[in-house]
Amino acid sequence: MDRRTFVLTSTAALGSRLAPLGPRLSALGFGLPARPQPSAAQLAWQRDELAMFLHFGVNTFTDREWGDGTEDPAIFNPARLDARQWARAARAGGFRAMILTAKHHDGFCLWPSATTHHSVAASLWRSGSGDVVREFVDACRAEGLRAGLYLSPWDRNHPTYGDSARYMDVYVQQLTELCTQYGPLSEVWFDGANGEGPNGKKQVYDWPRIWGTVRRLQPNAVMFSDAGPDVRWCGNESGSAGDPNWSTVDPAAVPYPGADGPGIISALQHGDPNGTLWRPAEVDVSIRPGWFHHASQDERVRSVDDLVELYATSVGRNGKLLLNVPPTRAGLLHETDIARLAGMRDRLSAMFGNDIAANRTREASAQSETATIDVALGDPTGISAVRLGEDINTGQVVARYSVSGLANGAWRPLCRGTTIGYAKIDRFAPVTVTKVRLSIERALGTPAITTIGIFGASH
Ligand code: FUL
Repeated sequence: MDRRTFVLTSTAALGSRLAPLGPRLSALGFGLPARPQPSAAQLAWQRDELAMFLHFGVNTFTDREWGDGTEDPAIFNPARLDARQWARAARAGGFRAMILTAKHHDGFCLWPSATTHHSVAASLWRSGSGDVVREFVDACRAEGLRAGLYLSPWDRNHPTYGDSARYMDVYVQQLTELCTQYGPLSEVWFDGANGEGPNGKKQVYDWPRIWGTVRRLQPNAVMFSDAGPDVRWCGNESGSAGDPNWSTVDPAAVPYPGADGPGIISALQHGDPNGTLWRPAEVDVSIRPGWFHHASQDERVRSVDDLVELYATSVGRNGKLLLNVPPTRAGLLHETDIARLAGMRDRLSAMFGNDIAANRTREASAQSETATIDVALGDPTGISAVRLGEDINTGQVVARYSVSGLANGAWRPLCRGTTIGYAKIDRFAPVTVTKVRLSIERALGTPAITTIGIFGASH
């Protein structure tokens, strides 16, 4: 294959779309089989980058992480609940979506569901006439955030739980209420927990029916679970996507949510380069030790440094960060959490707000599955991070790359990695260079690099 060289000028701002290299190469005749590609909903989900998770319910009032379903609904009384405060904090932190636990394992519904008396309707809050889900979606819309809901399949309160067919009817009715009464949802979140019912009966979930209900009623929402179908759990709750991290999967590797066994965690962490489906990884992690708010953990909120690290190991590894920030008993986010979110946003802006590669000339040469892209910086410039991105519209292909810098006339290695996908962030010791070279050393198709962000040494 002939080696071709051409020059393109980049206007690379953080996350901006450059003219992708791939289509140009395709036009030159490099044809490789199509790779799995994201749907419009999966693309929108990925571009959000940051979503806020809110665990809220009777556990907030009992100081527990898992309720057992015997809680008195009257205890739910968040006297100063203000969902706009949650949404403002999320927006100020750079989050583009929020996901609320409409029902956790204890079965208490944050909306007045017709399926149960175990809900806000039986609480003291707003004399039983309130609806947290309604206030949540209204606040999301008012602040320009996309709204998602978590509905735990495991229900430790509902009397039908464990009587599989009957409980499935209840659960699908709950989903139907949520999917039809609250406007467009961007994500529906299914955890895989599945305990025995009070009667000792094991509940069998009808996942095709559950997923089919959401797909029919909210066709633009993505569904999350260990087994997707649209986005997958990353395999841990510590904030770390896999490396490598492919957005493609073999659906047989994790056949249903909560599946256990050898190879499952690895499949969730890494995806599969030869996978036949697009199912990218979501990284769910809490800003505190617990998912629910506990006053005893008010001094244990993650630091700004720690949050920036989470960003690098999630968004910066081709994942999406779903950061849990739990409301207090008052119904408000805690001031420490809000300050940390703002601190994270400030730090990320300082680190990645000024792309040195913007408006610099890029010189690219490529063969079908390897490529080299040089970015000339002009004057010697101190740098300490790069952000790379593939044009995932056409799939994910890069399997190995390296980045080097031209310092005093010699190329020196700066960093190397495996997958890139939507975003890959690498930080390295500050170095002064005049050029940066990205070498795609191995790819499963024609590489289409849309983002080469280069960031300075002073922050
Ligand atoms: C898990 C649950 O058991 C935890 O309580 C929490 O909701 C976490 C996000 O998902 O499956």
